[in-house]
Amino acid sequence: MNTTIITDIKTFVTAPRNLNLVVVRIETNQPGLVGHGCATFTWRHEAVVTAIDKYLRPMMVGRQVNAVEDAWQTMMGSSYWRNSAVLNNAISGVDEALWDIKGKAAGMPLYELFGGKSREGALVYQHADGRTYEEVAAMVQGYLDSGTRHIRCQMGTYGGNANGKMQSIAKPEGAPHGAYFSPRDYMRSTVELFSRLRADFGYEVEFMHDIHERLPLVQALELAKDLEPYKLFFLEDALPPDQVQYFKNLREQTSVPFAMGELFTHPLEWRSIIQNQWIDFIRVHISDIGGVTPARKLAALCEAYGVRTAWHGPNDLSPIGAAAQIHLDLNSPNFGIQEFAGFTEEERAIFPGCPELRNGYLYLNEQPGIGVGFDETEAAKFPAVELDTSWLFARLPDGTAARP
Ligand code: GCO
Ligand code: MG
Repeated sequence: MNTTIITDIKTFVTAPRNLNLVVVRIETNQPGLVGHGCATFTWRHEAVVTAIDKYLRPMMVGRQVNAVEDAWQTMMGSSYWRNSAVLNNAISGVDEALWDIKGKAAGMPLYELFGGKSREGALVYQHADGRTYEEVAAMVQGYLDSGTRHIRCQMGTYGGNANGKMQSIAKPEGAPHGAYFSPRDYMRSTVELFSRLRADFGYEVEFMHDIHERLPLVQALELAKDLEPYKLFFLEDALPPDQVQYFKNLREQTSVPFAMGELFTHPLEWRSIIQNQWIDFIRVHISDIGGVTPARKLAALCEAYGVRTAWHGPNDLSPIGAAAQIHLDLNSPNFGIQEFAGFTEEERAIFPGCPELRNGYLYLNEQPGIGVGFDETEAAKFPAVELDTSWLFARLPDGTAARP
């Protein structure tokens, strides 16, 4: 076997839909053999790029490509302090690029390296979000017409800021600027939303909802119980990562299925909730836990406890990261569902080989490795942008800073 050596690691930032995507390319001494990985942490993209360029690149150049597990363990230990979103995303970029190379060298898609397919396509859910009920309902109908049967519904995005409600919140004098929301209004409008959706669409379609850690613990329980009659497929991120022990109370008091974890960065955040079977779906952001290597282990841990996977698939994820998830989806026996934010024409041009959505299922292109390329010239047409971060500065009615 020829020795394949890492000769360079390059990072790229591109923003085809005004969200900065971070892409890693590993080059090797084998002509034409390169790998790509996703390191997208859109709100801190420059910190991730620095972590790769200044720390991981010098450590990894000159190493053989084969030992992906050893590379992952080495990178993870190399900063002594670890498990942060920035460092995990940086590691993910390298990890996924190494898996991409391994697949290309073997001439196989990743799912074959994992043990082959458990299914041909990955079932997806998509997002309906509108300012009014009518807007949400129109989006739901659009998805149903296109073949998507699992739909996450929000009104006024996270925290339910529909119809300029934010302006009418009674704040104290001198209250700071921010993205105000009222937990009570949000709860009320969400229950009404699902009541109307069920009345109009019946029970054939599957609905989900994302609390996005917007509620005090006991109100998350109240909302879950209030939503019980509407038979959700799951309720997302009911609690913040530092309060996951409260899932015990949720589990004991409501039959709503729970999906949790897009903010997780540390294995201790998920271990007990899986072992106690307090959640039904794990939905970490794969690059945020360090890439494909830890995600495979997490999926296997979940399998042992009857928890299904529903990896986080928002629009601040590159198509490379999205495809890496689908390789896991096709292989894992305990795959549940895949969140999918779609790809724009611009993304398809920058990332040749994007997965395809047909009739509610995502399909890979069957190329070796991850199967999604990266066109530098197309990417350069969409350089990094200054992001609109206003929604991240969430505030409660009395002006207290809250989690977004
Ligand atoms: C989801 C998420 C996202 C996040 C976003 C943060 O369930 O898809 O909650 O929409 O808010 O990824 O940058
Ligand atoms: Mg979410």
